[in-house]
Amino acid sequence: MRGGYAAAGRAGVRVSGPDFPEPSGGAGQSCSDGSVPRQRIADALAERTRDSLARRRILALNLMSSPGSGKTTLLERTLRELGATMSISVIEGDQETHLDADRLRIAGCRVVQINTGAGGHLDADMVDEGLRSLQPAGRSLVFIENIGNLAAPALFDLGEHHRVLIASVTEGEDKPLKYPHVFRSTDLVLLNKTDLLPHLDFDVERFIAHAQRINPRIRVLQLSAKRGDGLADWCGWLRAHHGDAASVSA
Ligand SMILES: Nc1nc2c(ncn2[C@@H]2O[C@H](COP(=O)(O)OP(=O)(O)OP(=O)(O)O)[C@@H](O)[C@H]2O)c(=O)[nH]1
Ligand SMILES: [Mg+2]
Repeated sequence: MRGGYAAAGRAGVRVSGPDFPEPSGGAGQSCSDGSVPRQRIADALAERTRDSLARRRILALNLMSSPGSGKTTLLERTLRELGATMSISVIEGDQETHLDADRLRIAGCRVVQINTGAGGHLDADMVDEGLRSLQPAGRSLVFIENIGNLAAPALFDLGEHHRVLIASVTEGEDKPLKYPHVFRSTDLVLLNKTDLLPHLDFDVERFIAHAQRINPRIRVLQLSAKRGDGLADWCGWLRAHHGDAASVSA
């Protein structure tokens, strides 16, 4: 169900993490193939990644949102809640900088940084490269923090098992209607920054109605990654899905 769209060029993409030195700039790969064969190759790679992770009982989640909705804050908080009982690692996507990867390392997490340069999304190739560097443990949880962007990331299958969309109450209730592709492709929406609701005229019920109009199967959990409200529901969702992944027969 995921992907099926032409991949963008990878000029300027850099990967750095446990097995990679700091980027010296522009170690990108370039593809000169036409977009249709490249798309098929990317979809096949994403499928292989998903299967290979599932065989090792690893659950992979693709976190998507607008810039600044709270992906990294949520990861820091999740590490605090679950890090003692679950092995968690992160593939961190950003156009530039190691800022988020540094935050997550401080939180005690194994993390590999992928810088996409001008690219506005991760793709299956980058995630495959990231996983080879990260070497996540069997039965672990791998988060993929995608580039902050509600458009392009929806179109690329990374080999994840579920997509989780973080929307924040500062973005307005109309986002499901304006960016339907990402809401349609998502299993779960986390409505973040609810601690700010008293200062805004954001209508939560209206947002949920819009999201369900676009995707009737969508589930919306409200939380504040900063304050911790709603964290129990999110961690419950993670435990349940991680448990399912861990108990799948080979
Ligand atoms: N009030 C409030 N602020 C939050 C919450 N979650 C995150 N923030 C703030 O929102 C800003 C962006 O948070 P990040 O976690 O860096 O967001 P992000 O989605 O990872 O951002 P990019 O990686 O740049 O796309 C920071 O100033 C956070 O402190 C929340 O629940 N409530
Ligand atoms: Mg971030």
